[in-house]
Amino acid sequence: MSIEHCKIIDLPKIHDARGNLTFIEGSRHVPFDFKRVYYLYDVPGGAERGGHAHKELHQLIVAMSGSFDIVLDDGQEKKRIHLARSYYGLYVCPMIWREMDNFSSGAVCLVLASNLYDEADYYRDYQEFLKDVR
Ligand code: T46
Repeated sequence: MSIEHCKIIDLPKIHDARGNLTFIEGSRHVPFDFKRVYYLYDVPGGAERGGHAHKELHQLIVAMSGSFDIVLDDGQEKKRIHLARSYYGLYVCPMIWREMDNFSSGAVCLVLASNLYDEADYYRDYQEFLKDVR
């Protein structure tokens, strides 16, 4: 899997006079079924998150509010993506190192994940990730 498999997914947006509604259906709008939802919030200015890769986990990352950057790295290439809209999701496939920074004040990052939390699925050491991904 490489950065080319990671992509911005345009989520449905229903607009009317009361505001917007976006929905996400597993396997229909994202290329996996999700088993877990988590969110990052109250991130202090200047904080960095991520700094790891997953062996098997697929994720969709959405800026529900505010904005932040994600740097994706497949061991060959790096790409910085700015997320700032709640109707765009960033699909991140397995074996991608990710780092997150540049969180705006009030940013909320929602993540849909293909599996339950499992620390054994993480690479938290960049050299170990590089050894396995290359
Ligand atoms: C990712 C980015 C976007 C749990 O107990 N359950 C969970 O579902 C998660 C995600 C984390 N944790 C525990 C594990 C750590 O003790 O919460 C603590 C902080 O986790 P971590 O340092 O991995 O958090 P982030 O924000 O650096 O990374 C998380 C996800 O782990 C990661 O998959 O892509 O958000």
